[in-house]
Amino acid sequence: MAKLPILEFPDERLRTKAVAVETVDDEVRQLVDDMLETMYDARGIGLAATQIDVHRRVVVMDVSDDNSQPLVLINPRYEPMGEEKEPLSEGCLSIPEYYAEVPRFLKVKLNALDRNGEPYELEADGLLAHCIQHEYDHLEGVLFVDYLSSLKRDRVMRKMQKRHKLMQDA
Ligand code: GNR
Ligand code: NI
Repeated sequence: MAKLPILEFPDERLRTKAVAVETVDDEVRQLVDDMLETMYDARGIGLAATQIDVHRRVVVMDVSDDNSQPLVLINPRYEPMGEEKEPLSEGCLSIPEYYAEVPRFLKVKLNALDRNGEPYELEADGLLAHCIQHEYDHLEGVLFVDYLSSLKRDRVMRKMQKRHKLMQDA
């Protein structure tokens, strides 16, 4: 397994739209394993392949407290269950140390392939539902700061540029 570097906003590669996986083979399973290791190491609850500069429709998640429930989403699709939305404070491994409330569908029905290429369906609410929508957005090149006002987004941009400069100088 390998831990992979995570792209950070405003890196333009985060804007790439990912392509569907045609066959879930050993290479895809290796990618999944590397992504899980990277996500757990970074203490995130989700990671999209886009974030490690692999532009294929692969996501890993684990919203459990003890890293005991890894979820693999290959070619995920979701439908909102009802129109209700709720705001929840989100963070993103590609935008470290920044959190903001984002309204998302309260409940969604997920369809995806698992690490064996088997299709499954899952009904989710709460944090899991938020995470599914957040990760799906990554595959489309969308970040949660896109939902904020341009004033806030510019502030985040400057904060991130400062961070990257500090890291470079160190
Ligand atoms: O670790 C993460 N926490 C989180 C909290 C609320 C809603 C979504 C997330 S996903 C995020 C990890 C990440 O950046 N995934 O792309
Ligand atoms: Ni994210």
